[in-house]
Amino acid sequence: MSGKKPINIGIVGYGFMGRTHSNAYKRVCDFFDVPYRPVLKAVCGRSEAQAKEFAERWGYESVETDWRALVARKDIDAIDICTPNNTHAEIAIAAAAAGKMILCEKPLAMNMVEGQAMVDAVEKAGVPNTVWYNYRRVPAVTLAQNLIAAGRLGKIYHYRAQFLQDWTISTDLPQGGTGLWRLDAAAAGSGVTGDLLAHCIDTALWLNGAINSVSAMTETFVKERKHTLTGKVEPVKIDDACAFLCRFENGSLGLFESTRYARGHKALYTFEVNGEKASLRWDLHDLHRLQYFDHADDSLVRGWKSIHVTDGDMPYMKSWWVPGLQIGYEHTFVHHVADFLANLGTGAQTSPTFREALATQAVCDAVLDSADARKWETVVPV
Ligand code: SOE
Repeated sequence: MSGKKPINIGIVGYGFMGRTHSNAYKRVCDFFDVPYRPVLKAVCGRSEAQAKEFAERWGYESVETDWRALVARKDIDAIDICTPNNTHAEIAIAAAAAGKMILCEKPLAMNMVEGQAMVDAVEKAGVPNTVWYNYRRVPAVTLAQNLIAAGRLGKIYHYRAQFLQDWTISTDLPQGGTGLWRLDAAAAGSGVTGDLLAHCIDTALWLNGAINSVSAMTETFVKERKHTLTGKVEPVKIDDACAFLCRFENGSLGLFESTRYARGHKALYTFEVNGEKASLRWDLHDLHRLQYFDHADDSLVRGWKSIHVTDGDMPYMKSWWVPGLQIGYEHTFVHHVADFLANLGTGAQTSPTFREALATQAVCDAVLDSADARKWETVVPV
């Protein structure tokens, strides 16, 4: 066995995110020199049969069907929350009180009030905490952050981002239940704002600093859907689409758009940043590339460059293959775990912490309030 210290993971939820996180725990020590080794101790879910199947497939040692029992277990060091948004706060607050480290899926909470209670709980308990905003850890996105932080773009004037999908266009799609809880406001809190724009906002705050004020509009295109749990046709209360303008603290202007009704787009997350000296742009469908325009280039060859982010001196890449060979979506979660375990070794927190994710929540809340009130809203500072 390696000299790495074990960290016993108890994961709550065995859906899509349960799989991405489990894959990350399993892969991380194969590729990254970190002082800790995740041990897949227990998976928790309401269906015992599904939890058992998940445990067998991914190699979890045991199964729980009540998250309270999982949190009470002495042999669990870290609780990983992969459940619908309306359960994050209760589980995280109990886990913090039990002294567990917490890795929570995004968005942090249903709203700021819940999020603030979660921040208070982890800060009072002094436990390591992080939220899985995974796109920060696409090497090209991390490189974008590094270039901006190094001042290469100079003063930033514009930030624009989109996250476009099309999977809810069918009016026959029900809301609620496994897989479709994202359409049910009672489980998700909001629609594209908390699910998709939250990613865009997290990246934006990291790359370009705080957002002070927002002006938003939302729309729910399909007003009623059958609810999987009740069997009745019920009003749809989530936002199917949301667009907002904002002002950043650094003086730059922001433009954000998200929808699940952009036919032809499955998960098109893009952002562009325009600075006085240079601009950059990134696209999830071509995630290993960063587009970069540097005005300092000789005018005869000046133009947009497509940087293939695979060299060993680029973020995270020296741990993978050889220059020229790219990585993908699942690796962003491996990077998150690698950073989390490395930070445990030094005592540093892993960004985004609950507090940093609360800042994203504050923007989401202001966006939804602004759309409701049809006026500019100030973002509550965190
Ligand atoms: C929704 O379709 C979803 O799966 C989000 O929940 C994820 O956070 C996003 O990364 C991809 O789209």
